[in-house]
Amino acid sequence: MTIIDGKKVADQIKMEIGAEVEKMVAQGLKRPHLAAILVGHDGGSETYVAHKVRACEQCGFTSTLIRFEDDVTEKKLLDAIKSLNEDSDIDGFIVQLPLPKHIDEQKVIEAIDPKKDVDGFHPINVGRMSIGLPCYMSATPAGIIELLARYEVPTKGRRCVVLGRSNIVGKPVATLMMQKHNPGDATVTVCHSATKDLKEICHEADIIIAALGKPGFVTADMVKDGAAIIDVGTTRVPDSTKKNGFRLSGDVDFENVAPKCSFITPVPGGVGPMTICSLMKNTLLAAKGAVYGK
Ligand code: L34
Repeated sequence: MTIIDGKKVADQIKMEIGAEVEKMVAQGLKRPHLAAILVGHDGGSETYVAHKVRACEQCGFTSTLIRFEDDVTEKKLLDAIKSLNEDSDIDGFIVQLPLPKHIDEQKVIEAIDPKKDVDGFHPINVGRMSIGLPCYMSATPAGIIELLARYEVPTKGRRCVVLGRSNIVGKPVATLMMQKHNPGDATVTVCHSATKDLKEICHEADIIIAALGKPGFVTADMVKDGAAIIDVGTTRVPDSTKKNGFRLSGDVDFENVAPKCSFITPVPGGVGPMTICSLMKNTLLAAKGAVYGK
């Protein structure tokens, strides 16, 4: 059994990006510039955005963090997006999700210029990705594919079960896993809250990608011997023994599932760091005009 070290891979890739940025700067080009909009004070979002700012430093990027309180109006947020769309110094930007309920998330996503949508959430990027055109790939699915590639997890002709059908993970990762590409070329089944016989379906899988946000959902009896398991869940579970009062829990019962697997990603230290690393990759592509031109 191999534990996939997402943190190590992410650190390696950030070093590679950093070296490329220093070359760009030596040639007189400007540093890539990523902006992030953070609304409110959700604990998870605060942590993830802080990690993104830190990753920018590691990659030699300039970063700008724009904060709004929970009660910001949709109009004000859309105005900020418009300014970033028009600001020629900004190569790419993200609006950290989730947003407060009074704001229409889809409207916000569609207000972002697809050329600066380094999250890859705009329908233009999602559509281009789904038919294999150059685009910004959404960060978590791209990070998962990178891990499968670096660890040479066999995917061609294999059965892959994706648990969850969200727009930011389940749907795009299912799309990538079925593409005629390596990693990919898998036979993909997507399971969700209305799926019948979910345990039996999982038991057939050579690869399980769990992205439903239910701690410990994937148990050992659902996993075939030798399967590869990718755990996307990062739920904060109250834990009084921890200094900060919680621990991070994946969607997989790691302790009991790991001994049966060929490969497994841990939480933390698996997919999470790769999500951030993919965002850095997209920002570098944006700065180079590699997807949509300058
Ligand atoms: N706009 N919203 C936008 N873009 C994104 O790409 C995200 N996502 C998801 C939530 N909302 C978003 C993230 O950034 C999830 N996500 C994310 C990013 C990083 C990590 C987890 C989720 C991460 O770094 N996880 C660490 C542990 C972090 C901790 O200590 O809490 C890990 O090792 O898994």
